[in-house]
Amino acid sequence: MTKLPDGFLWGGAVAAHQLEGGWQEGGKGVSLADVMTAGDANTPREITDGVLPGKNYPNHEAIDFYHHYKEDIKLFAEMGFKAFRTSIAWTRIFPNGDEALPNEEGLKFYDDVFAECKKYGIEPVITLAHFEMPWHLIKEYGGWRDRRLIDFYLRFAEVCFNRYKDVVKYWMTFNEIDNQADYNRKFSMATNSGLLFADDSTPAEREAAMYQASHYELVASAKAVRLGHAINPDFKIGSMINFTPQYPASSKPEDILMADKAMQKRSWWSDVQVNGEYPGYMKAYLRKTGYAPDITDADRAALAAGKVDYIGFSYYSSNTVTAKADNPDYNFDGESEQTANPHLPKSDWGWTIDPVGLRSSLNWLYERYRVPLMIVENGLGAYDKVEADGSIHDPYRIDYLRAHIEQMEKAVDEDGVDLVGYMPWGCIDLVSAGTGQMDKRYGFIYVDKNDAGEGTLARSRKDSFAWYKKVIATNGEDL
Ligand code: BGP
Repeated sequence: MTKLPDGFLWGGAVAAHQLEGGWQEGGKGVSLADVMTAGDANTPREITDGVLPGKNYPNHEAIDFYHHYKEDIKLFAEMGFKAFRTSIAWTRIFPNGDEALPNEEGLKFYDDVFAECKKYGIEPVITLAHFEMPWHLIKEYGGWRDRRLIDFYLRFAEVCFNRYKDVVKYWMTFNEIDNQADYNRKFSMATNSGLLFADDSTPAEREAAMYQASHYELVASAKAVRLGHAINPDFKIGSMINFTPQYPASSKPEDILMADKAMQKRSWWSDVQVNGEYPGYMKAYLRKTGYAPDITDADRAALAAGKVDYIGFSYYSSNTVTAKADNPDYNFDGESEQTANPHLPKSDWGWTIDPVGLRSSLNWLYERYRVPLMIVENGLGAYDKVEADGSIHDPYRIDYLRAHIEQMEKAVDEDGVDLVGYMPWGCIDLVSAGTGQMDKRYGFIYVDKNDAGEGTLARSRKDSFAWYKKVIATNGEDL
């Protein structure tokens, strides 16, 4: 008797702009990701005004999945994948985002990708908007601060639901919709909502725009859920959030309150998506701050009618917070006060490594929402070394994943959490979303390409490839 249910969706996750490349092929339009330069551990990526000569745009070629998808999906099948999470590039379907008719060549590309998955019995798990949108919608409409985006998004969703209704069952509306909670990181505002700000914009301006954009996204998401269910009642349409538990640094009540508030600051999106209405704490906050986003009665009805079927989430690390000395009643205003956790090691990129936090997260989410859960991202970004004989030994990655899977199994087996699948992030090396680097690697499959964009793009199996294959074959018994 294995700890995980039969039919558990073992697999891996990627996103279109981080691996496809082919940025100008098949009638594709320019997306936000196409105008983002590469950064590094210390330099953030830059969002340029169009594509400028002399700059490095890592997403243009990425790992060229556009031309390698057959080879890559074959490797996923060799590992025994039951599921493959990817996204549909909005700009392949609607190059500008606001045209009336879709681009047939873009639709055909995903017909082929999904058919290739099905050939091996792999279930596609599809995100509609994963950190990218048509650049035109940002330039012309200001991104999601404009209500018209709801209809553009719904047209995109409707075309995808209709076209792939017999091959895709699991959908997610927006990747990490809660990731814009940190409105001080202008980069997050752009990737999540297409919100660009002048350098001298104030935190209050950015925060107000974030609540407005988020509201329109939530309405679009709820309407997409309803539309999807009408097109195929068997669809499972989920929320997708980044889940980073916030621990109090001590047993001091103010620290605990701060941790609760820091959790609410990120959880209100999923509260709306699961419960169909704004939670009390968020209504109170918007009232007190006077942000007053444009929310109509029709919007409220749409939210209530479009509750999600499940929660997909990413889990990488946890945060630890303390009360602010000058603001012990902290209520989302400004940053929560983060502090180091002496019990946890960190990755090369400074992310805490906390497997037990995954078990707590599964419990927290299941108790709060009572809907099935799906882990759609988890993993360790690390530097890999190719040995002279071409082998790649990545015991650190195996250790990270093993420790997280152990905790995930306890959450299911001992805590009774309803978990549908596990899809670690970046199952094949790809472009990092945060840094644009290639050398921040997550994959079981190595791709020969470095930060300077050099390499043959050849694929090879790391040690973790055989290890994960064994994990899947034993349904997580042999770790
Ligand atoms: C998540 C995103 C992914 C992914 C991952 C790892 O937030 O949904 O797109 O990239 O984080 O982050 P990074 O690529 O910055 O290492």
